Order: sequence, then structure tokens, then C-alpha cells
Amino acid sequence: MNKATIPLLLGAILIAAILAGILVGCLKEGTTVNFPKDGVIPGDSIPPIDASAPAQTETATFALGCFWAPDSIFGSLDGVVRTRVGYAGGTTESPTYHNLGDHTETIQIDYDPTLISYEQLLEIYWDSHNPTVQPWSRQYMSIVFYHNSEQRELAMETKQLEEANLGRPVYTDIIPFSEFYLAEDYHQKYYLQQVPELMEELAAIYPDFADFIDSTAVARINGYVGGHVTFQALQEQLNSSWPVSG
Ligand code: MHO
Repeated sequence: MNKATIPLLLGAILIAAILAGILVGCLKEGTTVNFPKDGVIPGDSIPPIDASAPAQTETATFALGCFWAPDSIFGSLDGVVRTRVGYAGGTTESPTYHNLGDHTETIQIDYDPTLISYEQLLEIYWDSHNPTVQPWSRQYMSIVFYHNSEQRELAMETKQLEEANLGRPVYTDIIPFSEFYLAEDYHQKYYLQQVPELMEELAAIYPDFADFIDSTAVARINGYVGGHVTFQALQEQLNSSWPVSG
């Protein structure tokens, strides 16, 4: 080895180390690395939590940026019966992800009001995004779509509290709910859909994708994949009948 090749060799090692660092960093960012995938779904039929879902639910509709993360966060909560993501707030007919028009990415939550309140959902809503940043597109607006006057009052009150606490204006619109357009299948429970091992098992239990979207068990598993439910809590949840206590 002559003297000229040593710096070259050192340079190559340095570049390799930097690339490896970037790669490891990226993997850490992901939601689908390093959690048990075996034994997540008990049995091969509809879990008890789904078989006993309450008939009486209320609905909350929120926009808080990209809908993938909120689907996982709200789906993890005791008292939340089902979640779905879609588009709302605009006038464009039949929006799609690539033809959103003036709509905003939105999550809709059916919940059991005897187990979780609208106020508690609002608390998580405010905690899960930064509404003091002016939205840079209609796709990612911060909006509370209220379904009744009680929801409207609570949204306005908590928005004021949020502004007082943060000491900055909160750019959240509070508007009446009108229409919700369900997003494409590949956006529903998006984090979970990135885990083929779990999706394979779930496809056998929910051959109809509409049932997959509406399942409480699937919402909780998506919460688990997003890191919002522990393995043990998930097992207890899936095996419980309503009312489920945390
Ligand atoms: N940062 C995400 C946003 C997707 S979300 C459905 C992406 O484009 O990968 O808007």
C-alpha cells in the first residue's frame, strides 16, 4: 500500500460510516421496526372486542394534518369504537387523494360517550398537532367539524384555552360538519398496512375491507403499530368485551 492510498481508504471508510448512520437513522424513524409481530392477533376469528361493539356511538370529526398518525393515535383509545380517514370541508365532488380540490385530510371517530368524552377527544386533538402554525395548504388545515352545539361550544372553549396557554393565535377553524368522503383503502389504518405479517392474518379474519376499516380490533392494532398501545394492553383489549376498561 503506498502513501497515496491511505487517505483514499480513510475517506471511503468515513463515507461508508456516514451512509450507515443515515440508514440506521431512517430505520429508527419508521413505525414498523422492532416490535413483536408474532402472537399479536389472538385466534383466527373475529376478536371479542369486535363481536360486542356498542350500538350507541357518537361521532367526532377532526382535521389535524396528515391523517395517518391521528388514525393510529385515536384508534388506540379506550372508548373509541372505530376510525376512518377521508376528506372533508371543501366543495369538490367525490375528492380523491390526487384530486383533493379544496378538501382537507380528516379523521372521523365513532366513540362510546359512556367511556370517553368529546372533551377528552379534544384534549388529544390539541395535543396531537401544532395549530399555531399557519397551515400551508388546504390539504393540511386544522379544523374541528362539530356535529352539534355541545361539540361546538367545547371546541370554542378549548381553542381559547389553547391560545391562552400557548400565548399565540391558534389557526383552527371550527365549522359545522357537512360531508365526509372516505379516503382510498390504502390510506385506512396506514401504519398497520405497512406490516405484511399482520395484514395477512387480518385479511383472513376480515375478507371484506369495509369490515377491516370498521373493526375496533384493527383500530387498536394500528395503535399498537404506531407505538400507542403496549403488546400486553393490546392483548387485554382484543380479548375483552365492551365496556372495555383501560
Ligand atoms: N408525509 C406524507 C404525507 C402523507 S399524508 C396522507 C407523505 O407524503 O409521505 O398526507
